[in-house]
Amino acid sequence: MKEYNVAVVGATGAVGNEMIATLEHRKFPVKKLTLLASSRSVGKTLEYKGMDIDIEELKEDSFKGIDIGLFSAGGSISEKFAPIAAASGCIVIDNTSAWRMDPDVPLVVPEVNEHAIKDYTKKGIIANPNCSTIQMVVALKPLHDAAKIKRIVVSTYQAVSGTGKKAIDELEKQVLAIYNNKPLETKVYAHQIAFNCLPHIDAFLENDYTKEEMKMVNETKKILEDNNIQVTATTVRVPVFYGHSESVNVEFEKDLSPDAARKILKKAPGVKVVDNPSKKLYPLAIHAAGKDETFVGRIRRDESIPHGLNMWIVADNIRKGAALNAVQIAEVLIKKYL
Ligand code: NAP
Ligand code: 12T
Repeated sequence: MKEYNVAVVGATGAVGNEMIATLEHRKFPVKKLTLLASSRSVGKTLEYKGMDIDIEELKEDSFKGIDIGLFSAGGSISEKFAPIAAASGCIVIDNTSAWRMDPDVPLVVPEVNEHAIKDYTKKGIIANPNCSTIQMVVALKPLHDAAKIKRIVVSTYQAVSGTGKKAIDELEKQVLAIYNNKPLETKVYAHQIAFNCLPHIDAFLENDYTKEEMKMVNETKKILEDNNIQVTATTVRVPVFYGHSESVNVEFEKDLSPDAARKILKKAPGVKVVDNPSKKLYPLAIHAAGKDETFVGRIRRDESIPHGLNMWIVADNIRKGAALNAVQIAEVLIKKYL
């Protein structure tokens, strides 16, 4: 089998770490793995297949001879370095929001719109959607195919790991400070996150939505290739380490019973239905953490409208929400296009 030179940009981060583990678990055909981060990380190593690999500083000439670059070092890094990488022949799979809405950049969830990958040739960049969008469209695409979605109202309950390593540390430190009756520090978020919920993810925009909310609105339409779908979102940070949960209300054109929806979702790629209320079974973040699937439950009629369903969708935001989805894109890329 052909092997590829792969670079992970942002290798020391929460997503980068998972990217390295995912390449190993899924036996991605790596010839050489290059790990890139900031100058702060030079001198450190990370393990891949039992080997210690040196972290190198990300520079303009880092991409010579690299076939595939998996980027998760922040939007400004991707804005600058994705075109530099692409110009040297490296295909970029970008985890940041920098390129997602560029019309010449495919925005891909393989279970939903794998075919869009073909447009990687336009800029040499493929975008990975936002974590909250990915799990929602994995569950909604098969229902959209069956009954056509008119409108989505989503509220999220997002884990701190979505913000990166510093936020995981902040929640842990705040919980310990409260437990030990010590003063608590708030650096990453605008307010205390321990024992709290913050209706504020990413920056506020002119329309009073947050960027995270508008990512869900715009990315969902692009991935489902349907600008007529109406989407409104409220994104909330909760004191959970791993796993985003979502309350999703969907209005369809046609009738779709909860049983029919469950039947469709049981066969859907990447989905696991966990929906047995009488046995207290429904998706939970603590169960989704460390798993690949998108879990769906609490499927029931929205009795306030003719063709509506409510559901609860949970996935590991670092796996399906980031690293796994990116590596799945790379797998399709090498299998079908390279
Ligand atoms: P993180 O834990 O804070 O890690 C950030 C990574 O970026 C580290 O490896 C860091 O290296 C590197 N980095 C920072 N500044 C750099 C620079 N100037 N040059 C080179 N590398 C630099 O964050 P994370 O959670 O892994 O997230 C990283 C990015 O991925 C986020 O900004 C976000 O855009 C994206 N993301 C996407 C999703 C998604 O929904 N698909 C989910 C989460 C995150 P050092 O260790 O050397 O500082
Ligand atoms: N601010 O990929 O804080 O656009 O959870 C993902 C996660 C941005 C992104 C977060 C964010 C993204 C977060």
